[in-house]
Amino acid sequence: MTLSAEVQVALAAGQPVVALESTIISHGMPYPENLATARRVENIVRQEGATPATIAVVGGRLRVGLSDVELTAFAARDDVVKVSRRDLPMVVARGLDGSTTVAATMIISALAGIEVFVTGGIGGVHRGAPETFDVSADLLELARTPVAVVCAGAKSILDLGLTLEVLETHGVPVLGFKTDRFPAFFVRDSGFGVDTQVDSVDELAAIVRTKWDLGLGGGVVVANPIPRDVEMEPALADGAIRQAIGEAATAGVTGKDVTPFLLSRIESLTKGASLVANRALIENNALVGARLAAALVATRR
Ligand code: PSU
Ligand code: MN
Repeated sequence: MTLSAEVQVALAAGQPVVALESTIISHGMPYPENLATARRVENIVRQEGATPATIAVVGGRLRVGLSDVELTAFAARDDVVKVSRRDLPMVVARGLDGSTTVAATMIISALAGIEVFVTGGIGGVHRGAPETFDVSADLLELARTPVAVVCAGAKSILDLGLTLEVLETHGVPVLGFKTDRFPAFFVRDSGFGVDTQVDSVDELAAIVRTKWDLGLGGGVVVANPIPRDVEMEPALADGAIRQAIGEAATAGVTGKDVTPFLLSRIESLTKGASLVANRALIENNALVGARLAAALVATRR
């Protein structure tokens, strides 16, 4: 594992560090918006006084903190492998480049000693999972790896009810930041509730730290809804999602290709409206994540 100089210094000094994933860059957004977003998110984390650590695999090495040249390459290339827990050994052993999903980013964050990770949306139980068994490895990682994941909930490409059930089974708290509704990425209310509403980052930090102090391990979902002024029209989001899922079934898309296929189709079908929402919500997550990282550092003193 290689840490960037700034991440190494921050961790050694006990300063707040925020992990960021790279699959959202390589497979979650088109170029060049992905690059602009990745840079902007790093800047927001910095402005809040924390150090950003974008995580990926480069030449078979686990990397915590990328240079701008590397970030640009990950954004522009179309041959970067999407790496979840399953894929890590192959990509590392073969010395390849890979972008890390929520699951793989959590694994590497925990190895590096980073407690907070900011992303857009987590993977979950796909609609139709009772037949396809398509359940994201992100959920099982949340069950076992001690990292707080700040997200805008999950897209309703997933069955959000079943996703919440699996998180409950595995003892993963779902904390609504200033909301009692589980957000559905593009919209603030999925129709499902969260486990509990938490109104301050200090209380978020207290709950996360207490979970780990109790020896419970595992992750926590901090569900931070998209800002009101950029929330999408629910009918527009739903229509695009339904159509994208239909197209995926017709095209026979399976396995790790399902989520990237759906994300890219939704973006075309909403004529870019989903991309605007996507950018705004991840920037908002970066703000909360950086503040949570600082609050978590304070609980250690
Ligand atoms: N959901 C999004 N945007 C994303 C992803 C999910 O709204 O970019 C990415 C994340 O990297 C997540 C991964 O960890 O997709 C989940 O993929 P899968 O469903 O194959 O586990
Ligand atoms: Mn899957």
